[in-house]
Amino acid sequence: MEFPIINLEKVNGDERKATMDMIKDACENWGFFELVNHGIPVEVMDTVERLTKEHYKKSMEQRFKELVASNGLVDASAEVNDVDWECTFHLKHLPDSNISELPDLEDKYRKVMKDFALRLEKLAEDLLDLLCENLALEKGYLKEAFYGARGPTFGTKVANYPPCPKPELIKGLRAHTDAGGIILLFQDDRVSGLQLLKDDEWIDVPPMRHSIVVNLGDQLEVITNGKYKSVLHRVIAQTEGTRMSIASFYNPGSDAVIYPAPELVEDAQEKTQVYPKFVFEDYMKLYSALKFQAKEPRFEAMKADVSMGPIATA
Ligand SMILES: O=C(O)CCC(=O)C(=O)O
Ligand SMILES: [Fe+2]
Repeated sequence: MEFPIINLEKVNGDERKATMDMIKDACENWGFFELVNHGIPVEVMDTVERLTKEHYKKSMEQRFKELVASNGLVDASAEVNDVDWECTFHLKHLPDSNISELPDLEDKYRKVMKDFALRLEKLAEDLLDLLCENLALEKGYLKEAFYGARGPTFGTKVANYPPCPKPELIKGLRAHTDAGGIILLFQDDRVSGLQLLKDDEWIDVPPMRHSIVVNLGDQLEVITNGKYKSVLHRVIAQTEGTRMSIASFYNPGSDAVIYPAPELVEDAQEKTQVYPKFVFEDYMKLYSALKFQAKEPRFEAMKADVSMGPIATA
């Protein structure tokens, strides 16, 4: 039971079938996989990494140190359950970019992150089509399901997890499933920390140079009618080294209506639909308050989504 590592180049060659099967198995049984040869040039990734680390050193590290000293986190003596040992900022790409408005970023860094985001957006959409193929859904189905009136929501969380004196008391990031669609992560190749829960066991997502880690969010669980599941994951803070993590979230548009694909409801053994139909923005409102709790009550609560009116159980 090895963590799935997929050589994406092979979907375009003789080993297409075997590679598609690996992706299918990863989606069904892990909710996570790691891509190598995904088509984003290593030079681009190296520049993103260098500038992200420089930006952190220059504009964020000192502020983080002062913050954890002033709020008492460095001296925690009991388990901390309401805050994470991470230092982040958020870039928005779609439907509107905020990159030019963010303070403290060098122009070169803005440009590089814009270019990286365009490449990730393309990769996310290509992956959604591979998922469609494995699910026997029409090509473009998932992209369209996410589209809404203005296209998908796409954003990047740039995080650094600084060395932590008390990793047994405070997490880098508490366990959660991701709310959205498909998530593409460029993580540090030396400092580890990301784990996923599989069969009640926490398993490390192995750091690997120039790879992209992919995981599936709650919306794909709903649309696939539970064929694919969003999986709990967390970040363990480390005592040595700062871990870089650049996570890009390809999500539905805020007004997209999300519901199980009818073909997949037909296929299911029990034909009753167990997943709700709702407007993505309503899900996000709920998620922002309940991120670190189980997803099932979120799905339950959405069954009563008022904005869907009488067709909520259609
Ligand atoms: O930093 C990571 O590796 C994961 C981050 C994450 O899970 C999230 O931001 O949702
Ligand atoms: Fe996450």
